Amino acid sequence: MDKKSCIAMLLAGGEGRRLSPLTSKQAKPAVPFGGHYRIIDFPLSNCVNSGIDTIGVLTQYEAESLHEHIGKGEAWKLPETGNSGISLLPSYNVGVTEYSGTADAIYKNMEYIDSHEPENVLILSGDHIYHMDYREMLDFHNHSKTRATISVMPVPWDEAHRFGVMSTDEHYRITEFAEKPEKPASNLASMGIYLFNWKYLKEHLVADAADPNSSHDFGKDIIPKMLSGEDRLHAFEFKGYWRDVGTIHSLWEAHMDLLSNNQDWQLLKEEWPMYTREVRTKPNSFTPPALQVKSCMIHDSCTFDGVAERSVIFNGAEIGRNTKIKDSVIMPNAKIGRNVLIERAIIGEGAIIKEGAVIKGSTSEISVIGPYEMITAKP
Ligand code: ADQ
Ligand code: ADP
Repeated sequence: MDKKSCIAMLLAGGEGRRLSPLTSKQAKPAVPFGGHYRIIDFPLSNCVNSGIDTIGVLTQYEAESLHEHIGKGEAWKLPETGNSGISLLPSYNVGVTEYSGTADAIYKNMEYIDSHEPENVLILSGDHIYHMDYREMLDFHNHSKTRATISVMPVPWDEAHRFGVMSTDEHYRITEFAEKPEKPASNLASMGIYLFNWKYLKEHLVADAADPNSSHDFGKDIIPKMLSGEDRLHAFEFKGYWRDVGTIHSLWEAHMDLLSNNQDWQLLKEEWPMYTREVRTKPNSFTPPALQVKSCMIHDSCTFDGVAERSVIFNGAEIGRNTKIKDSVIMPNAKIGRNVLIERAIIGEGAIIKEGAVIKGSTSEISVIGPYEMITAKP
């Protein structure tokens, strides 16, 4: 076995209650994103593009949806040498139905990590949309001679309570940290992306596993415990587009961001390829005339006969005649009949919307239809 400088562990087991009903049949990281991808494709592609060739994916809730998507990982084109590649690490493999928290998930897979003898372990989340070169974080980590680095970013103050927030000194050393505080004292948020010296993390995981009062969570337990000692933790400020899409509203907003002329954020960049499992539902069938679509992202394998504005329409979707779609997201294989009106809504994968139905959200609330749900017009 060759010693590695860094391997990645991708936490993909969360239930994603706040994304309900989109997570009724699939894990949060398996939820479709951006016309063609699933959320987990972002951290996986980031790893590949950052030269990290060993990735453990921790699954539990609706694990099958992720196992089917990732398979043996061929789509991510990692070198097939020695012990590299993507490994699925479901909770049932280690004899439990559920990991009791994010730190417990890593603790229960220590053997897998040990088998690679890594110097560092990068812990990633499966619910973020971003392009990030993890090598820059690793350089910072090595340069700061630290054993723990958290990737951070300022977020709007009114959203800070959704995150772990922190204060740092002038050397980017973390001086205070609070996990999802009711009244945040800072808007510098943890991105839930951690880089640890493996030996150091292992000591903390073992101690935490023996603590009956711990919830075995990185944000709630591990980070505060590391900070309570003499240990130095550093914050690496990420400068780029990053969104936690753990809520319906944030998932919708991140889709709308794809349609704005945001100079800092383009989903498709030649130098940062996105990898995904290709599913051809049908041959390219239709390119809608420009008159019928305005500021949209429409996948080339959908059937489209309606009018759409500021919307993202995924592969395999079918849109009937005279149907109007505005400010919405239509997920893969949704079947939408004629004369339907959809506005400020997310239509789940494979949902069936019958002729004449009206699905309309409001400024404060996006309307959502779950995967494979059927909606008929109100009489
Ligand atoms: P949250 O996003 O709320 O906060 P959490 O719900 O714990 O964190 O999920 C993190 C990731 O772990 C998700 O991808 C989820 O799917 C996965 N996960 C959750 N429970 C799991 C389990 N038991 N087994 C395997 N995987 C699991 C975290 C940090 C905050 C930080 C935000 C940034 O705690 O400090 O600000 O991420 O998004
Ligand atoms: P949401 O916050 O939308 O419900 P998350 O996936 O972020 O979705 O999970 C919320 C919290 O519940 C997290 O702290 C996570 O650790 C915990 N959690 C989620 N699923 C499980 C599970 N099956 N077993 C134990 N804890 C879980």
